[in-house]
Amino acid sequence: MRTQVAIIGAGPSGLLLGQLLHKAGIDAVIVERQSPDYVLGRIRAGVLEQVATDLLDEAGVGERMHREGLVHTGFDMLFNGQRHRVDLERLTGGKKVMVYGQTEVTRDLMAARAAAGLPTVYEAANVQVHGFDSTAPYVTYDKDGQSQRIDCDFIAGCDGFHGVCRASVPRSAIKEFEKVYPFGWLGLLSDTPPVHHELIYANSPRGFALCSQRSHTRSRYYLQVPLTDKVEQWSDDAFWAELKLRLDPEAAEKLVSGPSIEKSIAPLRSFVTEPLRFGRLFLAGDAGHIVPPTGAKGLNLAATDVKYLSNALTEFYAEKSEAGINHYSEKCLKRIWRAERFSWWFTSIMHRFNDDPIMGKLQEAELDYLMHSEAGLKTIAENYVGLPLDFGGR
Ligand code: RFL
Ligand code: PHB
Repeated sequence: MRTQVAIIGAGPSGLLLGQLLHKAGIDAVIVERQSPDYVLGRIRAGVLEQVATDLLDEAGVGERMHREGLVHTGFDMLFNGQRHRVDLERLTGGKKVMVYGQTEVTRDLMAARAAAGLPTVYEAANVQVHGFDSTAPYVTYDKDGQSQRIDCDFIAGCDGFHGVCRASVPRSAIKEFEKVYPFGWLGLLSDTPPVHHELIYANSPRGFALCSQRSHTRSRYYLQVPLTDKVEQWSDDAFWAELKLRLDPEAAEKLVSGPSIEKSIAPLRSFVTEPLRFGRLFLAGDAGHIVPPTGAKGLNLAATDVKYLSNALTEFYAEKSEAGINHYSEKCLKRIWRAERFSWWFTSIMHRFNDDPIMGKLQEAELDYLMHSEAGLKTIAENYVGLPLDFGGR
């Protein structure tokens, strides 16, 4: 088989790249290790920045999102027993975010790809990338016991943090920056009405909690838990009881509990790879960087990486210019580091790190300052709604 761009991974990065390239008239094949149901079963992000919703519109998959997604103009921060609203719309001159699950984004992208008859190979085993230091790279994999080969001009590594693409780059060519946090997030999804019409980020003496949602009838909640905790240790009842203890009395009173549809623990990590281009191989999304989920930036960064990459590849094919692909890494990394900084900082002020009482007091003082300063509120709001696509020039 031959194609122009071989995309590894059918998560949101790979699927959105496929769609943007298709719109630009560039052929691509997506090779994914898992089945479609497995990909759709991963419950992850819930908040989209305006830049990401614009990109989904550009890709022609925004219709259901606008119909079913929830536009949020603010969120609450809870500490010291009191809730404070961050009015995103007022503080950013009119910007908002969209609450629409990653699962739904993925479903919409998969449907558009199928409707356009574009090729995706699911359940591909032993995927390997070759020759990306030449102008004739290729991908090999096994499918139904047969080994297959795709020759291409470029390889897009959209295969997430545990993928094969980053792992195939010689160690001497790559620099990795990493911070692992000493706790994880235990997430629970349930068909219960959300406790509040907007999100609540809570810093309580018992640890962080987040009240999020997927619709008016489906809630997503998270608790900070020690890394040593196992999901089996947490019954639904234990989860609801702990969440109640981390909320203010009004929210605790309103909280509606119910059976979990999904429950899992995710570790928290800050991670960046430099560079993001190795000859004819590009890394995009979680393959190149990870943020702790507190700032809701991971999926949004994946979407903007992929936009830069599709622009660069379009420039290559349409104008025979390598300028775009030469600047891909630098352009992405500028935006990525800004989001990494915000995600790390927001994680630092919202979680409990150890039992040292002075640190808890200092966090409360910082939050108190931020909530009572227009500059403090603005710094949270403008980072939360996200940077414009053209941030940082070229
Ligand atoms: P994905 O989604 O991991 O997809 C990668 C795909 O590649 C496949 N793959 C391979 N395929 C072929 N060969 C191989 N060798 C392969 N190895 C892997 C995988 O099966 C998979 O299908 O990466 P992508 O596309 O870059 O998307 C990134 C996002 O998934 C991620 O950044 C977000 O989910 C992060 N995130 C959030 N981001 C936001 O913007 N807003 C949020 O509110 C938000 N909340 C979250 C989150 C992540 C979380 N977890 C679980 C870490 C909440 C949580 C709890
Ligand atoms: C989610 O709904 O899953 C979600 C929302 C906001 C975050 C992280 C996760 O910061």
